[in-house]
Amino acid sequence: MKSSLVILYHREPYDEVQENGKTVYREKKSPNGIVPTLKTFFANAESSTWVAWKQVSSKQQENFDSRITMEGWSDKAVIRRIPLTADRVKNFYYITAKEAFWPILHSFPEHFTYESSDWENFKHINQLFADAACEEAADDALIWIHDYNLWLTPYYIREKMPNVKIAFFHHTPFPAADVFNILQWREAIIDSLLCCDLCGFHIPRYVENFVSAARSLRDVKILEKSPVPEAFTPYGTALAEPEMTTQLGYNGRVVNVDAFPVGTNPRYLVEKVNTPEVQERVKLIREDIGDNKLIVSAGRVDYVKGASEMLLCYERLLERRPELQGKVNLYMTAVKAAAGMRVYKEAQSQIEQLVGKINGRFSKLDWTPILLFTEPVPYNDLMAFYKTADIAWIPPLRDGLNLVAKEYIAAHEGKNGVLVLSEFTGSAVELPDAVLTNPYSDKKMDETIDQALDMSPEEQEERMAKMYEAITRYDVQQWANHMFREAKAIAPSEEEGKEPALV
Ligand code: GDG
Repeated sequence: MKSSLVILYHREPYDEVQENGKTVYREKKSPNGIVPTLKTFFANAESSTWVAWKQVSSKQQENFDSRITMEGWSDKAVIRRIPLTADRVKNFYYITAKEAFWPILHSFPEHFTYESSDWENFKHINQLFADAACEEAADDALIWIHDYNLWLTPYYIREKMPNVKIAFFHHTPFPAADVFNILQWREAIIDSLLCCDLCGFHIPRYVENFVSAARSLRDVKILEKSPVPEAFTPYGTALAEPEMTTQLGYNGRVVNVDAFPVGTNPRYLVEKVNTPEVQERVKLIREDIGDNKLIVSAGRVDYVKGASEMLLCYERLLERRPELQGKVNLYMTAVKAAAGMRVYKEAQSQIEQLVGKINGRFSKLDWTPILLFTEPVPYNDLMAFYKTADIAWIPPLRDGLNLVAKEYIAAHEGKNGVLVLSEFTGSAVELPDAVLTNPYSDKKMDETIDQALDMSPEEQEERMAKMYEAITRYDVQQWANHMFREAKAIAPSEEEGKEPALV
């Protein structure tokens, strides 16, 4: 039976476990993140396929099972695995994606290098994903593709299947045209994205950036534009955009473009922070730090996340306000990257050096200014950090969205706490009641951390209540519903294209 829904997402939705000498594919249980939400659509479709890659050795490749189902799941929900050798994974995921695409997507051209990139390997893997999708999809299926690692799949799918609906969601920022156009493969990427029926981004600015990149390279017409709702136009902030293109015309096709940011699962997060396990950890942390102000910062090691800017600001804070020494604690997760991602080596050693320097300079026998975790912190501990923290400090230089901001708000249920959030994260557009900061400015960073430390409980509650409302109104379920609603609403006649008319 052909699938009515095909999801292309690099992560597999299961854990592979060995039981009594047998391999069992067990559903990943954590209800956090986007995988569980995608899984509900995957499970509820009449018939569906999830395509992901799987690293295998050449020996494993001989008897590789490319189509599997999860334990306890119907065989109408198939997981299609693309077997890749370690070399291909490294070239694709750790090098080409991270050394060439990532810096451009995040507007860091100085980190861009193409000499190491293997474009042929990238094309090959995208073709494998597209072939698998085409083998599984019904003629009128919906194929939902995730992120820039699969930039070329829409093109390869469209070559074979003119009538399927293709939706693509971009999880990173989309940069301004003059930065995007540094990529020498820019035409192929744009041509592919223009094969979609729907191209989704987190915020209107990324949509507009995509539109201007497409129009700089191809004769693309704007068919429709709309004002951006007030809630998503925080005037005066870096990523505000008052108007957004919603439809493009190219090559006799209509490409719908839209902004719908990924949400969290606030109900689950609230339940989680209220479990006895998390509450116990909250108590232990409080016992440990007493009445000190706790600041939390969570994320991966990545030069785009602004960790060095934050640490330098923290050092200045302890210098500027010596009365805070011994009275404030920073808990920081900077989860180290996989060994093959050499691009993050320098960022990691910079963080470790700065933390060492600050701790060395200010520590007292009974107080260490920063607690750094470079291994992933267990989820319950992270929830306890969020819940206990008086302040979440999120200073990325660029970030497509940033889910930590939303998780922190959920953990506080809109009651207290302060979110210091960079204007250069997509989530800042949705959360104007955060203390918005600019990591490129020492002055602004200093002012905003002072503001956060000195904020009254009344102001905290007022801001947090508004932000809690924003994240509960638009959660991860709404995000996925939005995509499916939009994709379903695409009229078949539009697929043949309507006459482009310049706005
Ligand atoms: C990409 C885009 C976009 C962090 N430390 C630990 C830990 N975390 C979890 C957080 C959060 C997740 O990792 C990070 O999510 P982000 O959204 O911040 O960042 P990316 O991984 O860069 O994701 C981003 C996102 O896609 C979605 O579209 O928002 O802009 O770059 O959930 O809680 N989890 C655990 N231990 C840790 O130490 N267990």
